[in-house]
Amino acid sequence: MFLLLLTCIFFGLSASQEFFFEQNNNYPVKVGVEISKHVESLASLYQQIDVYETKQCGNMMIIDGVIQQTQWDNSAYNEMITHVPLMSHPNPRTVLIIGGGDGGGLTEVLKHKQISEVVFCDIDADVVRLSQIYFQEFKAGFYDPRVKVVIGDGAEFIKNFNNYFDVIIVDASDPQGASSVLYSYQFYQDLYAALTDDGIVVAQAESPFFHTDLIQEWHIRNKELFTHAAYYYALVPTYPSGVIGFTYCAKKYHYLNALTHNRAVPDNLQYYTSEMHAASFVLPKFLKDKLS
Ligand code: SPD
Repeated sequence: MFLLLLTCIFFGLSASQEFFFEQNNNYPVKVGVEISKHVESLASLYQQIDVYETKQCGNMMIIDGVIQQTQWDNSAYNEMITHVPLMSHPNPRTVLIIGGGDGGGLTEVLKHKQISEVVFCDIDADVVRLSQIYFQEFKAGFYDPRVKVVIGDGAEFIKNFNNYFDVIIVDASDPQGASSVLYSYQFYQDLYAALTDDGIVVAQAESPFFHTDLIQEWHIRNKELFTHAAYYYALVPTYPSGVIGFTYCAKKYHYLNALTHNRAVPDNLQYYTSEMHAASFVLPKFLKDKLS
């Protein structure tokens, strides 16, 4: 009788558990996030957008089957894609964010009080709209007087600027579909032109474990175009392999510049510290060899 009861409890619990796994990839290991409710499913003009309530990670946004962020662990990504370039620059005033329609990166950028203008350009109005419902902690950023919101194609929009932005953040989804142009050589030439003479651009650059060849390709391109080109990473448990990287490209300032000036790190951060800034560029041997 006791055994029967245990079996019923075990199968009852198993049957009620449902996990989300990213689709359409060949990763040798997959991360499952336990979900409780599918709250949005929408085919926008550009991509399939889904939002889930999860059991332990808060709300989670999915684009074309790929996890974009959860409320639980987004701080690592959003802080590292923004504070690393912003702290490496001695006096950033003008910032452009391409992608990042959820507003997480935007919220972090606005923590730097000396920034006077943030232009935010995402192609998909539905991502921006749904994020303001399901990630309300990032909503205020869209209404900050320093922010100009543009719904449009970042690869076209960037062509309007020359020698203008101190920092550009490319918070793109993975290099398929709507985002693939944001990884092209032409786009990087346009980014270079849009930056000031001492500008810095940082971009989402995939998993060191699963995308080593791509990262090498991007690194070769970046070294050709910029004075400083490097790769760094952050730990994000819900992303494939639990880690995601970023490319750092700068016309003038090495990333360790962040440690030599006296600007204060913004308050209330969860992940970024000066120590983490420096440590995040220390690469595992297999990647260091690949990029050297
Ligand atoms: N493979 C995951 C790529 C996620 C890129 N964008 C995340 C947006 C968080 N602000």
